[in-house]
Amino acid sequence: MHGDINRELTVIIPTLREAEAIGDVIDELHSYGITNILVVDGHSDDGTDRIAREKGARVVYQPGRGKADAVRHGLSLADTEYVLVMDGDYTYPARHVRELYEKIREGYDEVIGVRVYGEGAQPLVFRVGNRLLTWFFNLLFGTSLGDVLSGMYAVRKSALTSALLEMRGFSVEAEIAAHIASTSASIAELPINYRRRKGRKKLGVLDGLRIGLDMVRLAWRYNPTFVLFSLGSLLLLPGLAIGAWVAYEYLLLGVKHHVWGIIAVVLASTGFNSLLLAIMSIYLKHLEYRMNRRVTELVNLARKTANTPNGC
Ligand SMILES: Nc1nc2c(ncn2[C@@H]2O[C@H](COP(=O)(O)OP(=O)(O)OP(=O)(O)O)[C@@H](O)[C@H]2O)c(=O)[nH]1
Ligand SMILES: [Mg+2]
Repeated sequence: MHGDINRELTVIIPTLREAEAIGDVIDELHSYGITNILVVDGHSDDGTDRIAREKGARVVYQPGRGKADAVRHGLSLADTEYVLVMDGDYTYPARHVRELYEKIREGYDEVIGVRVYGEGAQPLVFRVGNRLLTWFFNLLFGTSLGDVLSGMYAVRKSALTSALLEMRGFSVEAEIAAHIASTSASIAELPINYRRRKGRKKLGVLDGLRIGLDMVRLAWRYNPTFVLFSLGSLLLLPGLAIGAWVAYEYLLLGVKHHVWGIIAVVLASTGFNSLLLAIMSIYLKHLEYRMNRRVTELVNLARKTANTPNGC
């Protein structure tokens, strides 16, 4: 069964100085019959807003700064059941919009487009950075996602009602995925092609570090035991170092350091216990994610069966 994509889905495009690309992005969307387009502009000074308006998109201006602020503003204005966020730089082919829409209508809360890079589409350092950050996210949230920072994803709006959405800059994707991974775990992925951007890049290497730090902050919100015990496990290092020194002094020089010996044992055993608990909390997160995901799949299956005539 096909729904009316323009009645059910708003395409949100955050833009900052994308005059070279935004016209082509909107034209391409139109060529696939997608017309419910909301451009959230960051007060670009290169005519991005004018071009988008001339091409027939609805254009609004973000109240604050940064991509996250623009996405949040777009989410607050969209009055459809689903939204799809994509960059305004021509990197994401419009043909994937409908694929993501069809997938999310199967009952998921989020569908992420996993980037398959075209030749020269993304410098190696950014590809490696993306990989590392996705790996870090998976570790913190017990997920096994392929591309958590993809700029093209569809979301069921109601899945975000209890989300805080307070991240800045380029961390909004991680925040949305963190919220859904920790609540319903109803995330699906689809491979999408990624092209070389038109116009200039906004994201720098420093932003990668910022996203990493923001992930730790998100983990503190959604998986605090892991962060706490990971910090605790750092005590293991000074504990082992002092212990080695005490042992060296005693065994080779015959000098006894009783107080330092006790300090070493306390630090090392506290650190070791924290490390075990940190590993345990990751394992529990994995379990929680897998169970939530399985439950969602079963609920969707039950819904589908109920909607099928004769129940089969
Ligand atoms: N409204 C708004 N949009 C922004 C801001 N910063 C970036 N964007 C838009 O967010 C999208 C993602 O930014 P990009 O520079 O493409 O970052 P990226 O996708 O990680 O990097 P590329 O691989 O070069 O495309 C683009 O459409 C930008 O125009 C901002 O401060 N405000
Ligand atoms: Mg981009």
